[in-house]
Amino acid sequence: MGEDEEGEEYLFKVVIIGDSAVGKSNLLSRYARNEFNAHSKATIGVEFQTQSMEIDGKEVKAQIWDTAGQERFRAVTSAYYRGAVGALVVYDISRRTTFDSVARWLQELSTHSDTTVARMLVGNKCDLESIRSVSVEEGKALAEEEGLFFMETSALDSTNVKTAFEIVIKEIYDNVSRKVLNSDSYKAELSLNRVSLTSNGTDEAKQNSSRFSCC
Ligand SMILES: Nc1nc2c(ncn2[C@@H]2O[C@H](COP(=O)(O)OP(=O)(O)OP(=O)(O)O)[C@@H](O)[C@H]2O)c(=O)[nH]1
Ligand SMILES: [Mg+2]
Repeated sequence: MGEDEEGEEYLFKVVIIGDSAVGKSNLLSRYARNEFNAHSKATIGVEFQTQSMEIDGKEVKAQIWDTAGQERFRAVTSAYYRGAVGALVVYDISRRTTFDSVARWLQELSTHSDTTVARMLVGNKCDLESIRSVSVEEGKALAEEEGLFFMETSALDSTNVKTAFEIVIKEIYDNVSRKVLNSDSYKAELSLNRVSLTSNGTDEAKQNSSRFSCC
């Protein structure tokens, strides 16, 4: 670190997890490329996209990882989570079983993470109001219980997709600024990813978005 004349550089790893067919790959393609695929195939292995945003006048890059919800298609789990500082835990508001799985996904995340992870619970497919099977209140309640951000999204009509990712990325940035992420393992990841800690961590910039938001 320190060789970059442009100054600080941030690259944060964010993972998307949740049951198969909840829309993880489409949330990523909507965010990174503004694309939606009505006939997308189940993901096999791991894919990632890098997306930039600006915070405090600095360019912040998020490397967003997407993997298979289906166990048999998943790559090595520990590698997927290694170095992740943000996570979107996704369920499908029209399929209750995917909501019931959230606890298991959170468990897996905490088992494999070695640092503070900015986590958001995402109820996707909020365009399917007519066949909704998980209420907004239930989503909110679970998020509150587990200390997560919460948002309902639609990769189909774009509702809240950008916002969901950006809230997580901002939270990571704030965590870094507050030096919450100061474990030795995280420092190792920082140098690995060429991410700099801000020198001035005193500014506790307030989130301008609320922690909970829905369609
Ligand atoms: N109505 C609606 N359909 C969606 C939405 N997001 C995804 N889908 C559809 O849901 C199906 C599954 O989407 P994927 O993005 O492939 O799901 P996934 O979570 O990546 O699935 P795996 O890769 O198997 O883990 C596809 O047919 C998508 O078109 C959404 O917001 N609304
Ligand atoms: Mg997928």
